[in-house]
Amino acid sequence: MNRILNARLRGRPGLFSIAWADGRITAVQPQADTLPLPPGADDVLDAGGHLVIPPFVEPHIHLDAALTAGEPNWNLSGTLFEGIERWAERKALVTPADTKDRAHRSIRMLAEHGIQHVRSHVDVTEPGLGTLQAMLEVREEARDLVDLQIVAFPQEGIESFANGRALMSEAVAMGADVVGGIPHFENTRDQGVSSLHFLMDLAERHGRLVDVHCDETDDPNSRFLEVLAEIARVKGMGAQVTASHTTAMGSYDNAYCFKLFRLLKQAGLNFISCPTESIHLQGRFDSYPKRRGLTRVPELDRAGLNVCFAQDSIVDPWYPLGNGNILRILDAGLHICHMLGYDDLQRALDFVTDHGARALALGERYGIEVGRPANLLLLSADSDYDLLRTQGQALVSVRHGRVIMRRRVGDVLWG
Ligand code: 17E
Ligand code: FE2
Repeated sequence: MNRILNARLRGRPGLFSIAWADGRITAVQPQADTLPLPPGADDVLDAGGHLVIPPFVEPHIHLDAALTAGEPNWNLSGTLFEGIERWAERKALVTPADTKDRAHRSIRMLAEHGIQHVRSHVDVTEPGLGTLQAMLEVREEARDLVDLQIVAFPQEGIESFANGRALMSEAVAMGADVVGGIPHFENTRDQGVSSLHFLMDLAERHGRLVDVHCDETDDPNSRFLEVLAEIARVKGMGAQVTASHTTAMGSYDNAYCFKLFRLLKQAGLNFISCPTESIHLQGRFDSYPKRRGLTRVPELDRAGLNVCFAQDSIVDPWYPLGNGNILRILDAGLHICHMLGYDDLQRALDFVTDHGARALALGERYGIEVGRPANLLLLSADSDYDLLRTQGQALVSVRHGRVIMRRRVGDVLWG
């Protein structure tokens, strides 16, 4: 295939034809009318007036832990902390072959739903870093399906885990794309702060992106986001830095948030919310009223900050469900965040496409424009609103100019 006719593009009126050659887009042309499919042309796809968009982005997932729920024990309390304990038990049994098998199966689930750009955290609180090595190999082996960014993620802490700093430095030397952190899990507040200085210096020295699990708790006193934002502001690194989760912001009072948002805007960092994961893991120490345990997604968005949605887990010690479909996360996120207003519905796909691409700093590797990679999706609806309303899907996924996935949607048979 080398051309799509009768495509609708987001934010642009009318119909378009899109052509590509050698894996790159060569033309995006407006059509005056609907065009007929040339007879016998099996290299042309008729979009039928449906949306054609760049691929979905999964900006935050843990592929190294995917498909391990219940092995050996289930997380019965549903808390983040029991998840970390259960994962430590499974981690003791992990082998590189087991990691690669589960990661590849999970990547297929993502690709099946039109995702072609993925950022995966990989636990580096593991002497020997065998899992990281396995995931760096997966990054190359999975290139036909996805672009994969690997985060050096210190699940059990940088300062509170033996040799935590050395493991982080080694992970970057081995080729991790992104430097991670978990300041709210360090033993003390001081350790949380020093871990942020350490990881931001490490990223700056090696020219890496940053993505910190930050304040993933309902504790309103967990205030590491202000520290991360201030370091990013001073270093001028905001565009390269992402704060994931920041669920404590759902528990901060408005007076503190008013002051905090001024800094966040100056720093210009990115935010990732994992709404299904957070509604499941947070609120666990409440009775009623029970907090939703999410960051302030609409407020961050209205303040001009870049926010996107992510899955976080597929069947792991933190979350027992998930099938790779990011549209399920978008649907849940819009509900939980009170974002079903008309204006939000018109542009809902921003949160799983362009915003994710910006957090991953994809730049000119992303988007339907001449000269960019021929990576695109045909969707089953003609607008964001209709895709959500109909629980639509990606029907065709084109990567580097090649069809990698086609979905046949079943017919309804009445009576
Ligand atoms: N690890 C963590 O600290 N938080 C999470 N939500 C997951 C892993 C999935
Ligand atoms: Fe996470």
